[in-house]
Amino acid sequence: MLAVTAVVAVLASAPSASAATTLGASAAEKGRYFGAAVAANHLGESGYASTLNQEFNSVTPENEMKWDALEPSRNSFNYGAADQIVSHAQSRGMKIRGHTLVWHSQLPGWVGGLGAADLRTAMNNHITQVAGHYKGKIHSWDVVNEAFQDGSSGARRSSPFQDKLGDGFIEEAFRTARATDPAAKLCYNDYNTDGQNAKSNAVYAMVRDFKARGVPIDCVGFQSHFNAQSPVPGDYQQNLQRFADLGVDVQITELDIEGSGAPQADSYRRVTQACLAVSRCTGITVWGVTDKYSWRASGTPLLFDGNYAKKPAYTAVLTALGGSSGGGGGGGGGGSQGCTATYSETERWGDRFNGKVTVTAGSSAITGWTVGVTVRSPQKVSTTWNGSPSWDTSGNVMTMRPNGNGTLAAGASTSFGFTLMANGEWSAPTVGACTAS
Ligand code: G2I
Repeated sequence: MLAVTAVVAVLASAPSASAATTLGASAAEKGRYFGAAVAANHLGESGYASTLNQEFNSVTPENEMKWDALEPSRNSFNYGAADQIVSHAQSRGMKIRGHTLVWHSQLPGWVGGLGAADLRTAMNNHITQVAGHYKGKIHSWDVVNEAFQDGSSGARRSSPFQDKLGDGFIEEAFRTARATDPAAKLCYNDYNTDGQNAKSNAVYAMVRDFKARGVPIDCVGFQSHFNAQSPVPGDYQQNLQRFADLGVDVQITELDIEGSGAPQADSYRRVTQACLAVSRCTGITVWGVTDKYSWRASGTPLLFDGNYAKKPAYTAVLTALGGSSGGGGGGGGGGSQGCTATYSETERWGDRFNGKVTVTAGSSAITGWTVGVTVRSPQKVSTTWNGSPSWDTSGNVMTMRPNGNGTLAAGASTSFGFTLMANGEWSAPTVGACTAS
């Protein structure tokens, strides 16, 4: 009986019969996966696991497959935490990205102490053991991670592997990985290679050389860690395309974008659209499920907030993937209505603060919106902008409508703002649901 009721509710509120309602399902309709970096120690948290299970169809262990986690002392392998993620994913039909076989960071001390011949043996043994343990289970391996320097030199980064084995360690790692798990896609993965620059040019030259000489490489991962200092490059899509044109797949492997509201949502939309526009871009992985566990949590760079509510960035990605939030709220970001509203405090002074409400259209364009804002007495609104307010008799409930900013394309955002005189009460106002027209 319960199940029947649930089905009816979904059918009744679904905006269109065909649109998928999760990131994973809508990416799958475009022939792609949508993944998240996952930490084994959070899988027991119900909000974490249910968000992961519902929205994502690929996982990358965030730290559990790194060298220090798997082989902390020579030839002694600890697969416990990584296996936990692998079985969680496998039992739910999710793909698994292996991260990462050879990296200069999170390398146990014993590796750095080896001489060249011994290091070569240890590197190949690590790859053979680890890729062998997971043989047949890994969709793509980051075989080598971050082997190039930042900046204009285009040089390789110093590491025990580079310094003792020379440039050839990279192709040797790829050949060993191929021999161990021939079914896995073998990727080179890096950051600051997301647009055309000296570093990405150097990686490009390496991949071209590998393809020309038959070194087994199948894919290039673009980590895509963005913020105000390092925004989504203007030539992001062209850069993905030029690598794809070398005959490799491209994957967005560690996406996160610091910020909030409409600007963050816009950047996420651009990245998603760029991947969809490049036929060899086979999937997107965001670097975490929730802001609260992000490696840079203070930048709130992910699609779900600390309470697992969908953010405007979530709606932007889902919409760009051709999906549609199928009803049921979603904590202010994923409602079934034609728009959503999210609040943030932007500035604070001794006696007052500014609030901003971001209004984001859902999967269809809208021509108007209405959002109610209830302030807490004795707070008083002293100024508003980018909206036309009306008030109830209590003076505490402000209904905001557009002021020239009512027309929004699907997934697009606008915002309105206000100054609140605190009068001793500093809590945030309550922002109601957005109603579209
Ligand atoms: O730094 C962001 C990413 C850049 N590309 C490669 C990725 O592998 C890297 O991921 C981050 C993880 O998100 C962090 O969680 O890699 C960091 C290490 O370089 C990870 O941080 C480490 C902390 O440094 C350790 O103190 C901690 O024990 O996470 C470990 C496990 O929580």
